[in-house]
Amino acid sequence: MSDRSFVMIKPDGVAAGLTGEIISRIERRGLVIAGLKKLTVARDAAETHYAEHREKPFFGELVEFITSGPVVMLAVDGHGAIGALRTMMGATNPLDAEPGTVRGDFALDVGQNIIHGSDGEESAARELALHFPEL
Ligand code: D4T
Repeated sequence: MSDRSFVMIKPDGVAAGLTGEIISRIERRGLVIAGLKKLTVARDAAETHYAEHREKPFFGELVEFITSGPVVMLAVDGHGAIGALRTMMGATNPLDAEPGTVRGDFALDVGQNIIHGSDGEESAARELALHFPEL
């Protein structure tokens, strides 16, 4: 199975200078960068991206955080890309993430967990249409 996922290096990951490290891990795994851009996410796009969390108590902070500085967005292709990337990212709460994963190596706080990756085919399609309509 070959598929495409959406990955976002969040403002904390970009600010920490982890862009190259993360892209390098993705490429060394054998996945292919099909799209790449650096931008500050607009509030509208952030709210649409996190629409499933609209009713959660952390929604406001989540949108504030994700719009707080530049992010790097990637479209990533490869065999089983969606699942492979989720495994490489580690658990959502970095305290539960295994060493060797991005969150397990570089994060401590669930509110600032360095990276986002689509969690399934449906979210990948939705997120790619939202952030990479040109692809
Ligand atoms: P994202 O979407 O950022 O890749 O994270 P996950 O897919 O791993 O996790 P998620 O959708 O459950 O959470 C989205 C986002 O919200 C932040 N968050 C989450 C938070 O600030 N407090 C919380 O209690 C939870 C559960 C972290 C990721």
